[in-house]
Amino acid sequence: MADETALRTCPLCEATCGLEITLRDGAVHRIRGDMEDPFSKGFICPKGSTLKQLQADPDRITTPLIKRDGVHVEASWDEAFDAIAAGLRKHLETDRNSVAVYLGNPTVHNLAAGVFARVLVQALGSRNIYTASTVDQMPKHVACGLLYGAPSSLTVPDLDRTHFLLMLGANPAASNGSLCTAPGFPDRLDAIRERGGTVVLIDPRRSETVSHVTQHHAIRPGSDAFLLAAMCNVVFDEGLVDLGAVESYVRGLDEFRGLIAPYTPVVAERMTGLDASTIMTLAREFAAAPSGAVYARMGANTARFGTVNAWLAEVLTMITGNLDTPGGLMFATPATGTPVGPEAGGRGWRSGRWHSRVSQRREMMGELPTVCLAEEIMTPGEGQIRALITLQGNPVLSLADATKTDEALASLEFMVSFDIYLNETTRRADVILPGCSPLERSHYDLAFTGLSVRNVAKWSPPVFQVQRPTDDEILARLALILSGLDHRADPSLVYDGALLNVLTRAAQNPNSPAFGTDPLSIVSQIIGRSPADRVLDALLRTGPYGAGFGDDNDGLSLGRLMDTPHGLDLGPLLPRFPGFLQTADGTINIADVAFAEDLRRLADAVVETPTDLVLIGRRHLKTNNSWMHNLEILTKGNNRCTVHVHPTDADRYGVVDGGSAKVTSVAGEVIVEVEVTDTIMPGVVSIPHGWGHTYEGAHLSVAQRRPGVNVNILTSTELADAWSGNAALNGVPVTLAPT
Ligand SMILES: Nc1nc2c(c(=O)[nH]1)N[C@H]1C(S)=C(S)[C@@H](COP(=O)(O)OP(=O)(O)OC[C@H]3O[C@@H](n4cnc5c(=O)[nH]c(N)nc54)[C@H](O)[C@@H]3O)O[C@H]1N2
Ligand SMILES: Nc1nc2c(c(=O)[nH]1)N[C@H]1C(S)=C(S)[C@@H](COP(=O)(O)OP(=O)(O)OC[C@H]3O[C@@H](n4cnc5c(=O)[nH]c(N)nc54)[C@H](O)[C@@H]3O)O[C@H]1N2
Ligand code: SF4
Ligand SMILES: [Mo]
Repeated sequence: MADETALRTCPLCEATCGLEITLRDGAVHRIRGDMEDPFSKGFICPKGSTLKQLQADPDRITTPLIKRDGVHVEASWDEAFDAIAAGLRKHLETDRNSVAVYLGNPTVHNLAAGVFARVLVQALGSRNIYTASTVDQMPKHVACGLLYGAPSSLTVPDLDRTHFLLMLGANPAASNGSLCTAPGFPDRLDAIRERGGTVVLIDPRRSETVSHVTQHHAIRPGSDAFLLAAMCNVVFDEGLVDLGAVESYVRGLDEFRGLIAPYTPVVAERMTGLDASTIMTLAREFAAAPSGAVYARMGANTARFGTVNAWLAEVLTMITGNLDTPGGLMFATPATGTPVGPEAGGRGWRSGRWHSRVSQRREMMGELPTVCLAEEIMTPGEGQIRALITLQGNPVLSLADATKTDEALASLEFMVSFDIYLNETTRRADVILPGCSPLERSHYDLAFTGLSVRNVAKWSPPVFQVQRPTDDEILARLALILSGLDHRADPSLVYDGALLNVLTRAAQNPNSPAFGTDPLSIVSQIIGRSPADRVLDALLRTGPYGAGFGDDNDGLSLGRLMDTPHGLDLGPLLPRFPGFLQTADGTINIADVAFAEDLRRLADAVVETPTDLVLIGRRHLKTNNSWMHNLEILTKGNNRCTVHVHPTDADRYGVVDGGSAKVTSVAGEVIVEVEVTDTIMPGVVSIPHGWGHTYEGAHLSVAQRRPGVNVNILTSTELADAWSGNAALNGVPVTLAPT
């Protein structure tokens, strides 16, 4: 049989690289970068080609598993769904809040989940919804929600046009970028410097990204807010404020100036470890640059002052004239987004519609912070979580305080997981529903097209068709059960509901090309082989570039994307204000009371005694959070799950390179191999996350041979960003001892 070629987008990280997959004899033969993908232009990292090994991994589950007498055994789909219906029934009938859902990171890389997970969550109607967002980027949602009115529309650094990129807590040379979709991110950093621009990296580690930047400054973990506030102060004090394109919308400048006034460069020097003079120069140069963007990511979000960091990153960009303008922080115009009109003004963002039962943490975007999950399971009383549904998530390795999380999962009355592995988390599940592999489903990036540095659209068909329920069907049947219906009912109930929902909203939106249409009469024009693809077609047709219905035109639809298999470039980012400004009064209040309150905690931090040693994380190019260590090709070689220790700390604590050390925090302790390196600043140690494949009952034959340690045994649910409840995974106080 002749070789065949399939094109698709890599769904593993946020970079969305185009892949060219060669198929031979019905199996993947080779995977390379797609040179004709208009966005990634052939770029691919070492993980992209491992979709071949993932597809062939004998440990990947393809048959439902049910736990019988403590052991997972294969079952039929009907048996599995029957067991789920039986396991959830009592809880659904008595208290819907007693059933929780945890949505993991790969749900945002899965079109079916993007379309149907929300339906499932709505069908459940529980307050106990948790996602990986609160071990990741919730502070950024909060900042954008409060400033611009829509927490899911995030600003993106305009990487390809900026003259000055200030990066805090990001390591794109390993991560390939986050909340900034830019395939070949390091090359794009090099291009900034090649066109005479500046890239500054603020990171306690001299990370892999350092070779792509103009300057690197080490910073004490958790102190970014002091640096950013001090830079804002310099901009005010030296008369450099220029609001540029957003001048007529911004309010609260004087209050803001008053709020940050105490955090001068001198205070920042003491807190961050950067010289006051360096901070002042940075501020001046950033303000003077023709354009500039502050990009504060993971290290600055998963910190005790995550929300303040995220807010100050926006404001520093704004007061230097760089918001919503080329080269600054901009908003994408995703093809599946809701079209907006020319006028500012929306409903604003409401959060805190409910609070967690035990710690009274606020709801944001329909979810509660994951630092509450274990205590909500373990604390008796009305509303206690007794059953959990995990969708593509591995909380035992990913959430703060792993020991507590695992104990909590063990104490549940019922748990069901939608996953592709029997791993550290799913071993606790009573039923595991095997999802499709990335090559077994169609793909479109609903999330990342909204975070891209160019507007793009690309759809890929499945490379392999499964002979078992697809992700669409699995999620729909779960939604049927949660709606109180028989799982054998026609899943079209769920599919049609989601489709009509999109069409109805569009018909009511005067800015949509489908405004005024009758949803029931146009539904016949929707195409797509799978239910999720049909919803995608509806979103594309009714979106900002949409073809609408009826006359032939150049607008977007699924059919148009089928004709452009390498993907479609829709151009550079465009200014979106005022239409995109969705605060209730159409202004941007940079001194919102939420931020003002949080700044008081920053004041307290100034008088705290600095901790002797703190822990941060790190990523490696050949990892993907917790779940790709079962692929030999990515894990072979030296042990990567080591603790990085600066030589002076190694001497101080008596640990040696290649030896092992006990690392202890308030939450727990781990024993881990030591790597002495001056790439990390003194007073800081680093251990990567996603390791610790030691839990009995999991079946990961490759990963278990090189298990590493679970760093989240050390992180604590007590350490969190106050406003967003996001876990502070970085800056954890620890001690070190030789073993
Ligand atoms: N200490 C520390 N902890 C961290 C971080 C850190 O930097 N430091 N990073 C945090 C961040 S940013 C994130 S996003 C979270 C991630 O947290 P999670 O989303 O909870 O964890 P993942 O490791 O992404 O696990 C994904 C799960 O989905 C399954 N899966 C993968 N692909 C598929 C698929 O195609 N279909 C199905 N059905 N299942 C699939 C995997 O087997 C695995 O069980 O971890 C967080 N935890
Ligand atoms: N190879 C690979 N790629 C991935 C992932 C993966 O696991 N592996 N995960 C994906 C996911 S889910 C995400 S969210 C993204 C994350 O991608 P990024 O946002 O780039 O995050 P990291 O790569 O963890 O880099 C965070 C950096 O912050 C630094 N840091 C720690 N604490 C602080 C601090 O207090 N202040 C400052 N300024 N810096 C600090 C760390 O030293 C580290 O270099 O990566 C994605 N891409
Ligand atoms: S950078 Fe991300 S999207 Fe690109 S090939 Fe690697 S894992 Fe896939
Ligand atoms: Mo993440």
